[in-house]
Amino acid sequence: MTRLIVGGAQMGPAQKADSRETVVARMMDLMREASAKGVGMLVYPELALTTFFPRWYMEDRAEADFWFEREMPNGATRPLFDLAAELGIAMTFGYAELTPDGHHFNTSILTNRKGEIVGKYRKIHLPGHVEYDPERTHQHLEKRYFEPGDLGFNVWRNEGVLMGMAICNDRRWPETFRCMGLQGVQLVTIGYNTPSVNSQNGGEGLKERLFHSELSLQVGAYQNATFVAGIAKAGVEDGNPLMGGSVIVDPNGFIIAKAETEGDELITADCDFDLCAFGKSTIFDFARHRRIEHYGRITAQTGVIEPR
Ligand code: CDV
Repeated sequence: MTRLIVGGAQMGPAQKADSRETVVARMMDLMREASAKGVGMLVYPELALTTFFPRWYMEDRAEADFWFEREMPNGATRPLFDLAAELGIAMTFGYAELTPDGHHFNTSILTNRKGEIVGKYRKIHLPGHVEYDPERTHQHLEKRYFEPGDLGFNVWRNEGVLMGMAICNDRRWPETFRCMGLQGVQLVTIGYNTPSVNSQNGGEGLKERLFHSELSLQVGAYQNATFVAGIAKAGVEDGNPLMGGSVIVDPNGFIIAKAETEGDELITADCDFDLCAFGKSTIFDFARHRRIEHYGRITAQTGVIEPR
């Protein structure tokens, strides 16, 4: 039997003026709380170390390099890795990555319980736009500051569990989950920064946004018979509201833990990963039931082609 208490470390806002060190101190507090609750795997949000900087338009893109990490761990995050090793907690968190050869990615890493990095993911589905958009109430410039991830959707055997990562907008795409489902994934971790309102549709408020997030996470879990942890950075960052709503979902698609605030908040769920086996061997036994001869369009085209 493989059992692990999974923790979701929802984080409240990080302001533009907050240093990495300040944010890491909060992450460490959440980790100590998680340790007291027996957590073995702790999930932090997308771009956990800083404010959600892609909302700020910078004419000169190089200015944005301030928000990127050139190595991981680094001086600011080393204490978090050391604490994880001391407490024996595996973790994942997101950050902006600047590679030695000058590439920019929205990245997350996965560690084992010794604080060693065992996996890396670079966000594939980048929402938003490249140039300043005067039509929007809030800018969302991920396409300006990041390149699409180049590592694919991978799964790692970590602490006896098959784990995979995705980031924020990826959760809205079924392909994300299925690529990991096809590797037998048992825990998908997804950090997010989701504005509480849709800057292009004033009618879509917090209630609808939370609904769509849960819908995506629950269906991804059910259709791939996997646990899913969707963990937010929430609250108001320099006047810009981000929704909370962090959840842990079981392989039947039911929410088994849910955050109640928009601040730093730990949620936990005691996950028995053997529960994944039922769905994977029956209704979602891919080897028996998938019909790949009819799925060609999924990888052959991006946009819609309507029939004549
Ligand atoms: N950080 C994100 O990827 N946010 C998107 C918003 C812009 C819709 C999301 O899918 O939550």
